[in-house]
Amino acid sequence: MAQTANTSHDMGFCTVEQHILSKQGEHPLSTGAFTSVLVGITLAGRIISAKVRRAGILEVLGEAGDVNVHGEQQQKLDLLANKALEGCLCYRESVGIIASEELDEPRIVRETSGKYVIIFDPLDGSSNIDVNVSVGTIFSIFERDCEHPKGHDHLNDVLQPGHKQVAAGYIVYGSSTVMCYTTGEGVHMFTLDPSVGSFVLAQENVRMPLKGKYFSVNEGNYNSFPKGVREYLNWCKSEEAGPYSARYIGSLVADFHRTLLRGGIFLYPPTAKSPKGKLRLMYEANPIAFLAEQAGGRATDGKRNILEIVPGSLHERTPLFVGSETEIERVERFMQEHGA
Ligand code: P6P
Repeated sequence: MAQTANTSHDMGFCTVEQHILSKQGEHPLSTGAFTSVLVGITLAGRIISAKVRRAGILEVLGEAGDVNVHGEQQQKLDLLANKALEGCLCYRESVGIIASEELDEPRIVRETSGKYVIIFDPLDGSSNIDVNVSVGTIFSIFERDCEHPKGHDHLNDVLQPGHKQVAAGYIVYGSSTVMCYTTGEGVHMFTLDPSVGSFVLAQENVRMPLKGKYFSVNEGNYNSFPKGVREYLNWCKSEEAGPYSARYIGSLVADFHRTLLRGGIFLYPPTAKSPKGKLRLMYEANPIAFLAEQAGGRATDGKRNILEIVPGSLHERTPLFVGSETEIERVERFMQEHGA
């Protein structure tokens, strides 16, 4: 008797849209409203991927001639990516608020409707594009209560702790374009098939290896790391440890994608230049931490679980230690013993 496919997954060609819809019955979130948001993000991802892959030809390389809220030179592709996400999200009825690394303030798309808040870094690592290094889009999705008194401060709908995320993910524009997302029921990966123009299921329920002999950090900042971090890195390089292999791309999405698949640890500790860490809580650390935990890993700021941090502002920064459980526990021990 021929096997009948129970779901589209069994047929071996499952798009990310089908994957979300196939969970329709399993998860209250995968309603049409939520699916519409994720579909908007995948559409923007396809647009951004096309632009990134032709960057050298399309005259989209280089600086846009303006600086963002952080005083960083905006790359032309940063602005194009931001525009693609706004264009693919804001007309969707279920979108209430969007917030972006490239926007000083959140954009209130609908005052009293649109239950989802989408926060994103449209093109993280964009300064690497000119040298053809992988970059990525990172997104974080919260729900909000649309019933609120007049004069409600919508910023409260944005500044939610990471454990309230209803979904998070990234799209990495590397040797292939891969989308990775979670809605709290595991981590799933899809590869963009350019010949079809769809993200096709590559791996369901991705699990981060419990151990991994990789450490990923910008050692140029070594001298200003907390003593416990320096002692941990010295251990990683010791014969007792192996030593571990150092891998650092300098693009968070690419460095985390490898850590998710191979295990080990990515760390951006406090430095002299960035005493509160360089990475942003709302659209870098939170989504990465949600994915890491869903895959069996952990993410802290050196003291607290990232997902427990109550944000004070949209663009606030945090130290980030994310990776295999054994590695996070080990670096925490070093910091407790030698100082965080
Ligand atoms: P550094 C890219 O600019 C970014 O925001 C992250 O993608 C990356 O992990 C980090 O900064 C790299 O920072 O100081 O090592 O160049």
